[in-house]
Amino acid sequence: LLTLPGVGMFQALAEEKRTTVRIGMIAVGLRGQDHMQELLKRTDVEIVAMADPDPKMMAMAQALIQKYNKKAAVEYGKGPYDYRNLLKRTDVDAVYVCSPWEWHLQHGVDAMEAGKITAMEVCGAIKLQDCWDFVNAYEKTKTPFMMLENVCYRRDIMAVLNMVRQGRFGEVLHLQGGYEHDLRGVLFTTGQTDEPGVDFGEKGFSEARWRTQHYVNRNGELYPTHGLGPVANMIDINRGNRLARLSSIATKARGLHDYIVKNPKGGPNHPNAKVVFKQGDIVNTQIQCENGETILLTHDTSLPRPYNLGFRVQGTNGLWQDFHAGEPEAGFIHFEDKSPHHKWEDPKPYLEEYDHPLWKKYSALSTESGHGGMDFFVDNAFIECIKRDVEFPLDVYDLATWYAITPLSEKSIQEKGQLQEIPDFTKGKWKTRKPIFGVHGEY
Ligand code: A2G
Repeated sequence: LLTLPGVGMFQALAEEKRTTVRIGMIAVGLRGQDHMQELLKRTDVEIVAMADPDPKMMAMAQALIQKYNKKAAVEYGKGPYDYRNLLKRTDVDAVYVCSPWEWHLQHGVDAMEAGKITAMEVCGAIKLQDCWDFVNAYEKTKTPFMMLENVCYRRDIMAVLNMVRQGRFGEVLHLQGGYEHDLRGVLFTTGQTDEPGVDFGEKGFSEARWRTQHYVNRNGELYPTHGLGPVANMIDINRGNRLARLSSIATKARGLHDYIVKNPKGGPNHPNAKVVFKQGDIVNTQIQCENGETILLTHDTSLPRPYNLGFRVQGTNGLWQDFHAGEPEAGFIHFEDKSPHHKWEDPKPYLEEYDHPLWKKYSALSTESGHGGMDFFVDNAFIECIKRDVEFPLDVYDLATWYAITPLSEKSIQEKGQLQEIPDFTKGKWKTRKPIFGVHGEY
């Protein structure tokens, strides 16, 4: 068992070490409510306050608190900046930021400036400078900051991480991942019926209110972290290795228009049939790493397809490829020193053999949790690190590096695939920082 160096982060902010973490929620849409559900199950967390300008979401969140028989949270719903009043509360230790992508930077920087330990949801940056702004706010305030990439905690991913660390694949050379999820039903929903229509923006519900507009304005790897985070941990990115440069190319955009035209609630004469979507249906991004590995990321969310994050981990002794959503048998594996010559094997026995100690410890507790259990782990890590006063396993440098893929990929696509250098947000510290994610089975 490896113990991590305490960094005094919690004491710096509180009089004494706490056993209860008092939370403020910034944005309580559907994703915020997922986290609340995890937090409400716990006895070491209090949800003190929540901010969201949408009264519908606020009511849903308050109902959730009631369902768990917990004390109602104080509401900050007076417009989009009322969260700043939540940040002034002295009885809030930490905040969750689960807002639309375009708000992450403002919410994150304001939270750090207010000295609230920050948990930040996934997305990609709007501008490259945003990534530096996150890092600079952290370095200036030293407010502890965690990036909430839940897929890093997927059971098969953690078993494969274990295999990588034990040299099962030999020397790792190539990795793939992506976000391959048919989001058409999410991008065009009004929330009034289960059947998605073709509306978005003002008439949309949940993510359709804001996510779809990114597909009108942008063309790039819009959602890099689910695919990149898990493989970045396997090759020690920002901790002995770093992402050096990338090149992206995109297909033309057809899927969303086609969906609007074919949908019974849409059709060729619907006003949204005239919307021009800029986002290519499939975007591929190749990344070169400092230590000589390559990563291929795929963004594929506008076409009919079953869910798949498409992981591949390949080294001098073999490879693993995953299909679907982390089911242990839904993929292929091959090891030169074990498998029949040129034949795939079922990965399940290997994934079981290398099951991560964290999953062994918590699998019973996590079965009811979101996304196949992994939401339990990401929230558990956030809370346990605060209580134990130790570093977060995914930090602001990971966030900046992974978020940066989006604006860099947009620039590369505009420049016909031109290589873009990926900044070193650690300013050289990657050379000496040691791997920390999943190095023990404690939290
Ligand atoms: O679809 C999934 O749940 C995604 N998570 C999440 O990030 C979001 O894009 C959502 C769409 O509503 C995973 O795939 C792990």
